[in-house]
Amino acid sequence: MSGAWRHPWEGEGWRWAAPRLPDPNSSRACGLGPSLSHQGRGDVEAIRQMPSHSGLITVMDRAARRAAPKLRRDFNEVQHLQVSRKGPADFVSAADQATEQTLYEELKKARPDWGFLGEEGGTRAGDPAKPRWIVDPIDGTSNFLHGIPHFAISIAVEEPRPDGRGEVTQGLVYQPLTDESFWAEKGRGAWLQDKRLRVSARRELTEALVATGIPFAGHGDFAEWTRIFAAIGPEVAGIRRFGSAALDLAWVAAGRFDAYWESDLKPWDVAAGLLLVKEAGGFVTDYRGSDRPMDRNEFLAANDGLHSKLHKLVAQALRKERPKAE
Ligand code: 2AM
Ligand code: CA
Repeated sequence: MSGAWRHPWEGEGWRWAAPRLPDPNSSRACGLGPSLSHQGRGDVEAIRQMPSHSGLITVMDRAARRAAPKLRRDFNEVQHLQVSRKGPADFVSAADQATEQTLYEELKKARPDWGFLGEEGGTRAGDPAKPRWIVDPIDGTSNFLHGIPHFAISIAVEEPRPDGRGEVTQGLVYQPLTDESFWAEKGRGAWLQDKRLRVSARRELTEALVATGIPFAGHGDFAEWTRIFAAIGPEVAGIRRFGSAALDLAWVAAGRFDAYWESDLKPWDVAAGLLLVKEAGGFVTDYRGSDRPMDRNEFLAANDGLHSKLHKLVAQALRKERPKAE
C-alpha cells in the first residue's frame, strides 16, 4: 500500500547493529553494541564480561535468528493485511506454524533424539532419558496479529528428573524486531547478549513498575485478577500489560520491569522467562508464596524486597476473595 508506514527493517540491507553472542569456542570477547548498551542503568552491569555458556545456548540463539527474518517479513505483511476484511488471522496462524517448524528443524538438527513441546505442534516424543525443547514460536501473537511490534521467540531446555518433574536448565527469549537475545543457564546467570542481567534494585512499591497479564475471552479468572489489581494498583508507580509473558519475564530479569504477576499460562509462555528471572537474582512464586509456581499456574516475580511486599498484598486480596476457602 502506498503511503503505509514501513518498519525500518522492511527495506534493503537494514539491520539492527546488536552484538552477537560470543562463540563459546572463541577466546575473543565480543563488544557491546551501541544501541543495546544500558550505561547509567543500575539494572544491567555496564562492565564488559565474557559470558561462559554451553553450546546449547549457541544452538538456541542460532535457531531463533534463523527463524527471525521470515518472521520480520511476515510482520510487515500483517501491516498490509490489517485493512482487508478477512483480516490477518489465518496469515498469522500460518506464520506461527512456519516459525515453529523452522525452530523444530534447527533444534532437531543439533539434538536429534530430544523431545519437543511446541505451542503449535504439540508434543513430539524423544528419548525420555534426554532433555526436551519447550518452544513458543511467537509469544505475543495477539500483538503480532494487530501489528504491534512486541513479540518474541521463546526456547527452553527441560531436563528430566527422577521425580518426573522436568527442570529448565537453559532459556532464551529472542525479540526479532530489536534483535535482543535474553538468555540464561542454570548456575551461569542471565544475560542480554553479552551483558549480565540483574533484577531491579528498587525496594519501594511507590517506585515499582509492574507488568501483568490480564485474563481475556474464555481464559483466566477475571474476578481474581481484578482483586489483585485493586490491591497492587494504588501502591505502585505503574502497571503495564504488554501481551507477551516471555518478554515480561525477560524484562523483569533485565530490571526494566520491577515485578510481574499473571496466571493461567502455558509452559512454553514461561519456561525460558522463569529461568531468566531466577538467574538474574529474582524470586518467582505462586500467589501463596510456593516456589513451584507451575503447580498452581500462578506467577509472581520480583526482587526479594518487592516480592515480599507484593506477596502480602496479593495474599490479602485473595483472602478477601475466598474468606472460607483456606
Ligand atoms: P501467545 O501470544 O503465545 O498466545 C500474555 O498474557 C500471555 O498470554 C502471552 O504469553 C500469550 O501467549 C498468551 N495469550 C494467549 N492468547 C492471548 C490473547 N488473546 N491476548 C493476550 N495474551 C494471550
Ligand atoms: Ca505464548
